[in-house]
Amino acid sequence: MKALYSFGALLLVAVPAWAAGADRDEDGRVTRAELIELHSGLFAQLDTNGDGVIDMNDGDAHFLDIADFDRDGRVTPEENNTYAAEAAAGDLANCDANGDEVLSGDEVTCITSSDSSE
Ligand SMILES: [Ca+2]
Ligand SMILES: [Ca+2]
Ligand SMILES: [Ca+2]
Repeated sequence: MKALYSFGALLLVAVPAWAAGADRDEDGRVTRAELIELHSGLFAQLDTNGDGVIDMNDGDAHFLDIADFDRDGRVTPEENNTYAAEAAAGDLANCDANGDEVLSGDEVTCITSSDSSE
């Protein structure tokens, strides 16, 4: 049996470091491109069996909920790209207080995992 519960807990614990890592070039500004990179990077972590798609065999039903757009039970890299673009847009909509399309300073700390949005 897969331990679905413990996998979910692991994801939650990993979120703060994940958000802090968004600023890839460490210039204190997180651009849309960096946000997309951040969100798309989850795919590799969630693909626990390394077969290039996320499905129930990888043990994270929640990611399927949010990124399996055609509802065929698997998230492909293409669907992940769509998800990442939407998640990045969502971060900017939620967190870009001054509307300059870049998250800086306190705006960065506003980024949360898509697991906790809506
Ligand atoms: Ca997989
Ligand atoms: Ca799919
Ligand atoms: Ca900003």
